[in-house]
Order: sequence, then C-alpha cells, then structure tokens
Amino acid sequence: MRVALRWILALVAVTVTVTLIFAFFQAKAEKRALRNELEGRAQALGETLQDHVEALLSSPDPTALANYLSQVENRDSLYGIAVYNDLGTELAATPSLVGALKLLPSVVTRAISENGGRGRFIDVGPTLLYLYALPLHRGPSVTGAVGMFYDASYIDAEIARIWRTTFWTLVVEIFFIVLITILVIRWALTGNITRMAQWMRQWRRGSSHAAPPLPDDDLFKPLAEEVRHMTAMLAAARAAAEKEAQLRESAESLWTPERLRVHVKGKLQERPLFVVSNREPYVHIKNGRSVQVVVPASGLVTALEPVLLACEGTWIAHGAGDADRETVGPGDRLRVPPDNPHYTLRRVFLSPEEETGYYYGFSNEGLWPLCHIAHMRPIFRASDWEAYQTVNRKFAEAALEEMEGTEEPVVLVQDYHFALLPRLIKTERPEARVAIFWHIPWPNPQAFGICPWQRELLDGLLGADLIGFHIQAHCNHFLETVDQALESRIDWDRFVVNRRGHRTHVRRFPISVNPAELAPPEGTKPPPVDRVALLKEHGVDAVLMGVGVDRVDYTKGIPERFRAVERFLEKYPDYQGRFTFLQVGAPSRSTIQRYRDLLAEVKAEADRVNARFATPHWKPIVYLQTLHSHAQLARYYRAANLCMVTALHDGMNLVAKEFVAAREDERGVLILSRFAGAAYELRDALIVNPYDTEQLAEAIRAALEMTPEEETLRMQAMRRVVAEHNVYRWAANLIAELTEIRTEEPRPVGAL
Ligand code: GDG
Repeated sequence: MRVALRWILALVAVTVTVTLIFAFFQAKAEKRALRNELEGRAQALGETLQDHVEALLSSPDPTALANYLSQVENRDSLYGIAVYNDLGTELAATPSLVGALKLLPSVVTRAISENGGRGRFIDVGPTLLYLYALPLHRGPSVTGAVGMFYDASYIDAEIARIWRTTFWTLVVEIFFIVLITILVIRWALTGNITRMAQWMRQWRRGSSHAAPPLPDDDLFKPLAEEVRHMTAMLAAARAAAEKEAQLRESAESLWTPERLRVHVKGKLQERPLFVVSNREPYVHIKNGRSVQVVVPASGLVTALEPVLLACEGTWIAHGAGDADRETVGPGDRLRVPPDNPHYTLRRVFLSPEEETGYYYGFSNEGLWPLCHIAHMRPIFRASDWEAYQTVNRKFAEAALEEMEGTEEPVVLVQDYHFALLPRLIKTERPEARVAIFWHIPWPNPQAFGICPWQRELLDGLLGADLIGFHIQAHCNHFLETVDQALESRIDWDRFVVNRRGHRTHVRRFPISVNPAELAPPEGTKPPPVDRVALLKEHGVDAVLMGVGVDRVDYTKGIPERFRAVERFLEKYPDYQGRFTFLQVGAPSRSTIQRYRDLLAEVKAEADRVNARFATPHWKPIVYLQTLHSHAQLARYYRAANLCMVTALHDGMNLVAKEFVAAREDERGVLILSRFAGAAYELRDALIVNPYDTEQLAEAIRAALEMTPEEETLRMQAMRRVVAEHNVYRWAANLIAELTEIRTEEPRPVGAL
C-alpha cells in the first residue's frame, strides 16, 4: 500500500496546486469584473443625480433635497447618499449614513478639488462600501459634491463563494483520486499480482499447467512474455526430468535432449565444442522490409543444436541467407538461438564464384555422384577443385580463429563439403580432437578411384581422429580405398588407420530423427487423418494412398517409383480409381542443369502415368513440387497406407524414419530400398530393389493387402528401433567416441 499512498499524495499535490492557481485567477478576475460593473453603475447614476441635486440646492424648501435623496437611495439600492459643500461639510445625508462616517472621505475632497468624478472602496466597520463622488456646480464654480455610497460587501461574498466552491471541488476530486487509485491498483496491479502468485503456487504444486493469467497490455506485456518463457522452460525441464525418471524406472535407454546435454557436459568437461557445416542453423532472410529468422528443415540442425545448447560452443557455417551479412556482429559472429542465446554462430561468407565452384561444382557435381552409385557421371573441373580447396582453407581459418585460446578443442566437421578440413585444422592444432561425419555413402575403391584428387581428399580426411559413416559397409569401403590409394597401416580389428604416426578411427554412427518432432505433443492423441478428404483437397476421389517425400535428386529413384505405380495399376486394374500415390518433391540444387532436367523428367513421368490411367475424378499420381512444412509432411505420413523410399543409393534416408516416427497409430507399411542405409535398421519394412519395377509393383500390392495385425507388428518393431536409435543417441555416441579414443599408438612393451 506504500505505492498507493505515494501515488495518491503525488496526485493530490498536483491537483491541489493546479486547482488553487485556477481559483486564484478566477477570483481575481471576478473581483475586477464586479468592481468595474459597480463603478459603471455609479457613474451612470451620478450623471442624473448631479443635475437634480444642483437644482435642489437652490430650492427654498429645505426638506426637498433630503426627500429626493431618500427616494433615490431606495430606488437604486444605494447604501446612502450625502451632499457636501465646497469645504466638505455635509449638507444633507440619507439616514443610513448618520453616524457611519467619522471623517470626510478623501475621495470627496479630491472630486471637489479636481472637479471630476472619483470613486473609492472604503471599509465602514464590517461593511465594505463603494463611494463615488461627483462635483456640484453653480455656473462655472464648484460648490460642493454629491457622494453615492454602495454596499460592496456582495463582491467579497462572491469571492468567498468562489473559494468555497473551490474547496468543495477539491474535496470531491481528492475523494475520487483516492478511490480510483485504490480501485485501479487493486484491479490492475494487486489483482493481477495476486492471481499471478496464486497461479505460480498452483504451478509449483503441479496442479495447473494453464497459461499465466496476465493481461497482454503494455504494462504487463514484458512480464507476461518473460513468465511465458520461464514457464515453458520449467515445463520442458519438468517434462524432461519426469521422462528421465520414467526411463530410469523402466530401465530403458531412450535418449532425450536433456540426457544428451548431461552426457555431453560430462564428456567435454567444460570445454567448448566447435561444429563446422555448410548449412547454418539460423538463416536471416529478407521479407519485404523486415528480416526473418528461419530454421532450415535439416536433420543435422536437429541433432547438433542440443549439443551446442549444452556446451556453449561455436557453430561455423556458410552464411547463405540474403540478410545474413547485415545481421552479424564483429568478427561475423552472432549469438543464437535469437530468443535465448546459448552459443555462437560464426558465419563464413563466400563469393558467388567460390559458392559455384565449391558447393555446386566440386561438392554436388563431383563428390555427390562419385559417392552415390546412381549411374550419373561425376564432373571434375580443375577450377571447382581450386574453389573447393580455397573454401576449405577459408573455413579452416575461421575455425582456427574461433579456437584460439581453447586448450584441446573438440571439433565436429560435417559432410563431404569439408574433406580437407580435418588435416588443415590438425596441422595447426595437433592437440585438437577432430571428427568428420560423412553423411553420404562411401563407394567401393574402384568407384572412388576415378576422382583425380582422391589422394588429396583421403589425406585431408585422415587428418581427423575419427571418421563417421552411417553403416558398416561405408566404413569398409573407406578403409579399402585408403588401403589401395595411400601408404598406411590399417588395423582391421579395430578399424583404425595408422599413417605417419597418426591414428584415425573409422566408426559407424547411424543417424536418425527426433521422433518427438513428428509425433503429436505428449499426452495428446490427434484424430486420425481423413485420407479421403485429404486426397479430395488435391482433386482426387480415392480410398487408398501411398506417399513419397524427397528432395528431387537423381539418387532418390522418383521416376522408378512412378513406373512401379504404373506397373501396379496395369497388373492389378482393380486398384485403378481407388489408389493414388502422393509425391512431395522439394526442388533442390536447381542451379545445376542436371537437377533442372530431373525436375522436368519427374514431372513428365508423372504426367505420362496420369495420362494413361486418369479419369475425370481420379488420377494415379499427385505430384506436389513445393517445399512443405514438417507439420504438413506429418499429415501426409499419417494419412498414407504406405510410404515408398526407393533411393538408388542413400547414406541413410531420414524420410523412412520420419514415416515410422509419425505413425503413433502403429499402422502403415514402409517400402524401403535395400540401397538406403536405413534398410540395415528397419528390417520390418518391405525391402526392395528399386531397379526392379516388377518387385516394386508387387510390394505396393503386398502393402495394400497386408493384414492389419501384420502391419501393426511390423510398425511396432520399427518404431522401437527409431525411438531407441534416435538422433540424440547419434550425437551422444559420436561425441563420446571422439573424446574417449586414444589418438596415439600404444607403445610396445619394450619401449615402456
Ligand atoms: C543426406 C543424405 C542422410 C524433404 N522434403 C521436404 C523436407 N524434406 C526433408 C525430409 C528429410 C530430409 O528433407 C531429407 O533427408 P534424407 O535423409 O532423405 O536426404 P538428404 O537430404 O539427401 O540427406 C542422407 C542425411 O543426409 C542425413 O545424414 O540420411 O542419406 O543423402 O528430413 O523430411 N522437409 C521440409 N519440406 C519438404 O518439402 N521441411
């Protein structure tokens, strides 16, 4: 209440001061106006009175003057009238003046001596009088004066009335100030604060999870925002703690972001972590005049962000957004996540030539087709190789700069864009622990050997202490390639390459998804997606649905998939008009001609199959050529009877795992290429050879005709795999291995 009292006192002081100032000036103006009005009245009467009195002074009747004065006094509400001779002696006066004036008022003398009307306010006992005196003449000479006395006490009464009114106004104002202040404070502050405190108490006891009860107005907005953030964090922490407790209770080994955080902290022992990737976790993009922050839909970001949130390191990545340059601070750094900064994002900016040569050229026209056996010839241009080396050096310089002052830094390099980076870093910082994770397949030595710079690439990679692949076959291929291309000693038991005294461990770390991202929020059960209605949104009447989700890439086997749908409908015509395949094809790398050609080819193939079978209300393929949100993808995954992943060669393939993670109804069949890394884990999918159209068509039929019991059994088994081998486990294993491996060769016994 002290706040209320201070607030009231301040308001009262201001109100009283302002009101008194106004009242003072009002009283002053009123007094002046009343006096002027009285003076005017006296002058007007004086002019008529002057002539009559002059005439009556020479009247022989001595009572005539007195009678006249009495009449005038009554008629004009005068207090009194007196007539004086030129010496100031009273000649006649109305009775009210008798004895009232002890002395001759000076104004009468002045009127006589100055021969003009003069007025003055005089106090007569308790009464205030206004006396107006006019000279009397006989011929040119002044013979005396007539004085008119007005009772002017009403002027003081009027002024007193003004002050009285002011006083009562103030009393009323102060009353309302006190009342309103108390009410406002009670409603706006005390009420809200009490509600907030009650809500916090309930929240603390766990009996409420409702939103904070604060209004969203200007006064409470910042507080409400902070409280919202705080409770969201507390809710997440509480949920994580409960989950951990449940896990301990059920002795399961599920990985959560919270568990990953604890694990990474323990492994890194307060050391910061450095991550290098081509893709950045936060992209700034211009949107009209404003700038928008976008989190790219990427499994890599999902996996690595919790690690960086745990250990406050630095993520070095290509600043690819069109507003990225204007949103960095000194040293091209910024703190992220934007609304709750925890780690540093260091952006590396590339010239258009560098980006073309390093990213589109060497990485995506050279290494990508080199590593994927999809029968697409890699293109190796010397200029692209130059750019690849330059950009790798540029990223290495940025990483080294960031690592300055950190002892034994731990570095996680991502993907085929940075094969040279491990060597570049280790040359400068031999004590750093460096791992590189290769997200795409590693082909057999003969296939890799066609790269003119295979030795340089291998040398760069072997700078690392740890190299990760998705599956064992890729590890094997890598070691075989090293064996054939370089002078080294390979320990096949331990999967270690010994070269020039340095050991590089090669391990498999199958990447995965965050199942929670595709599942509905914990504790909620969304209604099943209406498949028929969803297809109707796309202009199709059908009851059965297949789904495919891919970046449009020639490794993903999209035309093969469409041909399989064609063959299926041809072989089993009963399904015509009943089954539709929905393909999401997010355009990718479309500055490269081959990818543009592929976009056209996929579209033409869909049109061809549609033209062959379509009816007015049905078609076999719905091809959506745009990027979709994860929520939209989850809806398609949930609605489908089957999902087709027909990659011709794929490191892992996250779509297969996303489909499984989205199916909390434990239904749906996954048709999965044996050439995708995911096929090694998801054994309960229908494993297919995507080049075998006949087999693919049969797989579609088998999926659509599978009994619900078998569908559920298979999906349950796959869901267990995805839940346990999730993306957090991938990150945890990678970091644990990197921090624990021995980087020097153990000395032989004799050397001890
Ligand atoms: C490489 C390796 C490895 C697709 N369309 C949309 C969209 N996507 C998302 C999917 C999925 C991701 O893109 C694709 O992941 P993949 O694993 O299938 O393939 P790559 O992009 O080739 O990734 C691969 C992966 O690295 C991880 O190591 O598995 O083998 O080639 O998450 O959902 N996402 C959004 N809209 C779309 O329209 N938001």
